[in-house]
Amino acid sequence: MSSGRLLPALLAGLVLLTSPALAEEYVIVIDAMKFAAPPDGLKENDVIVWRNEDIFRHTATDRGGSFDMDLEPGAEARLTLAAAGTFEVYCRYHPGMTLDLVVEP
Ligand SMILES: [Cu+2]
Repeated sequence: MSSGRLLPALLAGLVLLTSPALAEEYVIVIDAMKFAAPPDGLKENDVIVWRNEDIFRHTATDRGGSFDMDLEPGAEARLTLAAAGTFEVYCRYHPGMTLDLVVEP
């Protein structure tokens, strides 16, 4: 590698090392009156796309009140996980529908 190319390569490496981890995006499908299993390894700032493929309206509601996604049949909505923690999610219309989201810092 010539010295003319070394510096840009070093700078690119530096940017990679100092960038925060890229947020991941995960889809959680709601269908047949159930939430699909939550993904493993969720981190703060990751995004959940809630996708309602059921014929009924559902919500993805945090018992602690930090989010409440209301989804018509066929709708989807994005949720950025702004904080770490364990979130007990349920559907306001069908309280038997539950899901625990574990978000690591
Ligand atoms: Cu529901």
